[in-house]
Amino acid sequence: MMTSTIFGSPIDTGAITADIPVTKDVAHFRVSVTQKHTIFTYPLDTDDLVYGLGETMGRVNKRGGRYTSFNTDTAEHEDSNPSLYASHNFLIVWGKETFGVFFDTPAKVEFQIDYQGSGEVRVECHTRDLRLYQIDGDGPYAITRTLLKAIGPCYLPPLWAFGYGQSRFGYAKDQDFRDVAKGHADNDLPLDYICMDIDYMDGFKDFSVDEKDIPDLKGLAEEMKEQGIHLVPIVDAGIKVEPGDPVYESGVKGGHFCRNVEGGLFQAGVWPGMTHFPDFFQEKTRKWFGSQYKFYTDRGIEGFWNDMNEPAIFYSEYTRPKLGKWTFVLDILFGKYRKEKKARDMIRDYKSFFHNITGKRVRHYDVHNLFGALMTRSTSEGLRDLLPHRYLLFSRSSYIGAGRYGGVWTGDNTSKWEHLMLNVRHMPSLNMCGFLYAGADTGGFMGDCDRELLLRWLAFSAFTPLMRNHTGNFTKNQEAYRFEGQDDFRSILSLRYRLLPYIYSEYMKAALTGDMYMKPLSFCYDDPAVRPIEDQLLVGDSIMIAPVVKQGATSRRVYLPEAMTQVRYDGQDFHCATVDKGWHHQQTQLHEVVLYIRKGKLLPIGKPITNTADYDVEDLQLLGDGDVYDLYTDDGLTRQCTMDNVRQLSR
Ligand code: MIG
Repeated sequence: MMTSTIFGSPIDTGAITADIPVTKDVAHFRVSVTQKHTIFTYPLDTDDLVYGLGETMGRVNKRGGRYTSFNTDTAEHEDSNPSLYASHNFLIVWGKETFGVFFDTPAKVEFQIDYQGSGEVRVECHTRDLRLYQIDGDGPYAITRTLLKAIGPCYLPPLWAFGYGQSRFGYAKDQDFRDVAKGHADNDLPLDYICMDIDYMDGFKDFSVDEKDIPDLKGLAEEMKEQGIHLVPIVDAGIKVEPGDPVYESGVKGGHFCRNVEGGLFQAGVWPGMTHFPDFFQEKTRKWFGSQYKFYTDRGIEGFWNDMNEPAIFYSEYTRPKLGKWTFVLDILFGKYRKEKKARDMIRDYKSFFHNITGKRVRHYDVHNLFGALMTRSTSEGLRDLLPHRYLLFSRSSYIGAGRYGGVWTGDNTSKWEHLMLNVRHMPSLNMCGFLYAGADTGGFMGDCDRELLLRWLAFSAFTPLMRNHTGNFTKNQEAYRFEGQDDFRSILSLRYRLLPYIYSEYMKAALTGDMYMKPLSFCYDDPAVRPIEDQLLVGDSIMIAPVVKQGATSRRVYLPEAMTQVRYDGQDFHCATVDKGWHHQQTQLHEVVLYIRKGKLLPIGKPITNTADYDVEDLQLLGDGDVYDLYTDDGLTRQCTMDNVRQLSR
């Protein structure tokens, strides 16, 4: 049961597409409305668990933390940092009373959840206009599924987007992409796509290519495709201010850019220098921006990542009127100075530009958290018109509902073990908020990744729908083929491709039926022992994983809520054994992956392939003690995706 209550006159965020009845009464919470804020409080019972909030720091159980929905470009993925790139204002309280609640507002929202032992959930919305959704249901899993149905059908990527991707901030020349493809091919390592970071652009301008470095993008895309590899360029939110440039000119002419306090066009310094931000709140602008992707689709490109769409601002005409571009350099040199000043500048900048929302002038600050989601929508709808089939799209910033249009990656993490664990925690939380196609920068973005961390991270990413190795521009080489002992990398990467029939099927079924792809154990097992467990996950309907997330460990403790079939993959074979309910020691060498098949379930295994072009669902091996498995079969590209595409396999 889902109901809603309307406070003030909120804008339609587009998060929920279902028709949800409106009532005057708010259950569970005490509500107080101040001059500018709406505050909700709920007293927690000592044993209540609190889930949700998607891409935030902290644990899967959000108790004890403080989190702020205010989309921020930040590389500090530390528990002390209340805001990352996204706003997913959905919570589930599970205990004495059990319910879900979604605070639907694009304004800033602060959550304190038994913070410093307060014993209550306190949610402060920095607005008097919002729509509150409340969900009752039989436990957190049922509640989540009600939310996912109300959001609407999840984004469907093409099959190749489930392959392995390689990325790096710094690839610039056409030869760089050829080298990456060759590095994988020469070492027999699988690969399906290579991301192009901002250096492919001409002066960091969207919808352009640096013809000095990449004289023939179309030819390069074709050449790559012959090897089964898709090029996936990055697109940033801002359009460079450059009179004479056709994208800039058509944006100005069409009235597509956000305005400043004086009514002129707002300027913000980002990678290209001064840029204008498209006003994604205008339908005509979403159409205009989305149609610009024709630049790429004309060149045979079918996958994209949208970046800097919080939106990130380095400096602006208000905060750095005189120094301009140089302040950015100074900021980097004097990092400390930057931090506090930057936070203040950021707020000031967000308060100094405006959107046109159905004829009303609205301050960006008040609708900030929706900007990235609307960029994703714009891109997705544009690509829908430009391409006859499915496309890859993932974004850095998001809001609930954007999961209908594309996936997300979790931004600038660091090559450290804590961030592998953060990746494990983010996945179920993101799934609860409707983001099924998700993943982190495998190996880590900031800092240098060593061989052990990369192998363990790959062994976890092998289960996340988005599996992309990405790193920053001044870090050590992080491509799998750069490391010693290629056998181990081949072993882990080959597992991903042998699991593709399962990963693809489970993703498609979950996306089409409003289900989750990755779940906490507590969502499916009514066993108090699983409630605190956050380093084991259910992946799809058949399996449980227990990734190794500690440096130097070759074993870990694992809890089985029921007897399961343990499967050990060593790069060649799948070794099965039955393991009883309870705690066990799981040995896992660096080249191995261990997973568990649930009672009465089956796991289909494909042949070892190195590219999704060779994907084949004939003669699948079936592991586990179940009777039937529902395999999702289509061509991996069609938009005609229904549950009719399910084929039953039986032993
Ligand atoms: O200011 O495009 O999160 O993945 O490599 C940094 C360069 C801009 C941030 C993204 C990262 C990307 C980088 N971008």
